[in-house]
Amino acid sequence: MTKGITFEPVNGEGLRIGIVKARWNSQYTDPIAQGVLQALYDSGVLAKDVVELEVPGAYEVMYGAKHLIDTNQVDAIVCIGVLIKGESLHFEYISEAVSLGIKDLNIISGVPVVFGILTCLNEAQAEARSQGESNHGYPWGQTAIEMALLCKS
Ligand code: DLZ
Repeated sequence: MTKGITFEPVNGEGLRIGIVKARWNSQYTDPIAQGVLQALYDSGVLAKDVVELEVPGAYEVMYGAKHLIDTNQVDAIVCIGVLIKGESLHFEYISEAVSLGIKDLNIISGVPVVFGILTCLNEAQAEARSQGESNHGYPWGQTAIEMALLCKS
């Protein structure tokens, strides 16, 4: 169950949804992607209308999303990545770049791009947000459908 937000039931049939997933920390990004898929299917999105793309790390999800937009393959996208803070400043640079990059895609492209990026201080935080009832993928999938419908309205 997601804290603080509810979603109205919607019909996602006919919507084309992209999932761009980073392979870094795949023990977390894989179940999150499953959560996104479950939400899409529960709302009627057809398997043939889901485009899944893998990229190496969170830094690359922006390029993957832009590719799907430029090739007109989707009506909305969920970018999935898990950044875990280490000892260097890498985490800060990548987190900020991905956050701003996804914001730019939303504003410039007109295609909704969901910020499915976990920025965690440790593995426990990533674990807690990617598994079972608290898997953030499900509400991110619902968000993509809602925004795709808004875009088409
Ligand atoms: C290099 C790097 C590091 C240190 N940590 C992560 C991480 O926690 N999560 C993630 O998705 N990617 C990480 N990366 C890889 C970068 O996202 C990117 O793939 C490389 O810097 C190459 O552009």
